[in-house]
Amino acid sequence: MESTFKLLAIFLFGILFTSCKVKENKPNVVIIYTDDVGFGDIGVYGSELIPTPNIDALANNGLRFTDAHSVAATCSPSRYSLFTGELAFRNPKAAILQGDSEMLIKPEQYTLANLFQDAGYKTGIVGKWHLGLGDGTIDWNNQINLTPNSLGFDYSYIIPATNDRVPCVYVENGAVVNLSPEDPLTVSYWKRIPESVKGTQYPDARLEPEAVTLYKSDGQHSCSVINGVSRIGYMKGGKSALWSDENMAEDLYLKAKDFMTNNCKSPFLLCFTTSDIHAPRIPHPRFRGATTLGYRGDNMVQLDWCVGEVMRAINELGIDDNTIVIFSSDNGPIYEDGGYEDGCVAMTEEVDRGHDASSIYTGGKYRIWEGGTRVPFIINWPNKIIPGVSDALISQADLFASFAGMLNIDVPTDAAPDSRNLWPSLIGKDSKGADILIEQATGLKPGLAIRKAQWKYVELHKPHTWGKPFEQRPVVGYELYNLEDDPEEKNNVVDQYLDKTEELKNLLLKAKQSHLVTRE
Ligand code: NG6
Ligand code: CA
Repeated sequence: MESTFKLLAIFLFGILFTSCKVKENKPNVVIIYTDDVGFGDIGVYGSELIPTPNIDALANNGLRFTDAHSVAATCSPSRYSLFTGELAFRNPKAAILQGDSEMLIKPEQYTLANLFQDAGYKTGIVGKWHLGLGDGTIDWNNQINLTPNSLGFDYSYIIPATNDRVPCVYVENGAVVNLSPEDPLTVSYWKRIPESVKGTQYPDARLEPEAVTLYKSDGQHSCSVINGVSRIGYMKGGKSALWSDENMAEDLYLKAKDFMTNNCKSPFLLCFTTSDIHAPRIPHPRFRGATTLGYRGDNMVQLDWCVGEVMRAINELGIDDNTIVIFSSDNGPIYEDGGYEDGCVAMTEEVDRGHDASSIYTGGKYRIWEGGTRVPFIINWPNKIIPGVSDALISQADLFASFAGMLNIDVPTDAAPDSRNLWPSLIGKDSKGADILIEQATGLKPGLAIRKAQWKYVELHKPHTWGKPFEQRPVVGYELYNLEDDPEEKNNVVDQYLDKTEELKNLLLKAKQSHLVTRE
């Protein structure tokens, strides 16, 4: 009898202290934010040459959007907007950042992570950051003072910038992982690091091209050679801390899983920001040859595996019925980026061996046409979201206020000033979404565009001006498209629809002059 009681006590104790269930009105949220994945890279979005069964399953049991957008056609601006709810074009510093760039989001800004913290969530980010760190100068050998943890994340395990930039190390809660004090880490983007500086010296791709054993790249990417690949920027030291490119997907997934396991007793927000499929693409050997599309396709298969593992972890924790999973991308696709000859066709081509990564849309990463920001967007929440396909117009900047709506929390007056509560659209109760949407491109053909109903109006800016305030970005071209008849943006109809052009031009002007949302 006594032993039965004992067993019962152990059982109840187990339920009480190991159960990951949280309150119904506070579902866990996992945002899988991928890098450079295009609309057409996923099976359910029409890709025939890249198998993505796990992402497809997420979509088939959830809601798949056909007109959802990253805020910009490049990474740092899109991420800035995701976390702040402000359109990135308003912040001239929201350009592609380096690993040692000053942190773009200021600690006093109210972020998506702050919102979830205020709702009683544990918050974590695992993966690519690319929003700057520190206050302008970083000593990588000490605790970094400004990090995601300064912006409302309880936990962070990040790649500081991109996988093609130094430093090639992970940073956990502001400290470089596995760094030895004997081999201090120094980073410089603009000039070589002198011999006199202590630390392991890596080959310089320009002086020792034979050290580059994996891919040739362009001039920008020809600085320090790490793991046989030349990168943007120079680094010295930190040898024991170097990441392994081919293990990166698994390393990050395991950290994401740890975060969920350690925090599943309270509701949590996890931003799982994969490095896949940004160049240089170095899939783990077990994924090599998984597609006929070289390492870009193989990296997609690796990413799909990661998504499957995340879903498996959620199931094993028993939190699948109360976890919202979002899958999206930070900008449209690109084949060859940075000149890395990792098996893709040239970046000017729209189609790579029968695979169109941007689907029917024109352009991709860096571009203002639909391929630049119209990205895969899937939301999955078992039994809460009616599975299907939605054509609602939504921007990732809208997630902020939408989650605030879901959590029933007021966004502070001056926070998330371009984020609209589109929660009804996100759960499939509304099929229209936003009235207007702004798109932004950086790179060689920068510009801004506005969408309204079937119309899209584009302003092309003078090249190389996208990091500048607006008055210094002269408009060098106008375009108008009727996306209903011409989703590929082949026919610029400015001359046929002068009134429509004027209407949208004025709407864009208004959006430039003031935020999209006024909060009392
Ligand atoms: C660009 C790099 C590109 C890539 C990109 C960032 C050059 C010529 N190109 O500046 O290779 O690193 O920055 O990509 O240096 S993103 O997806 O993080 O925005
Ligand atoms: Ca990107």
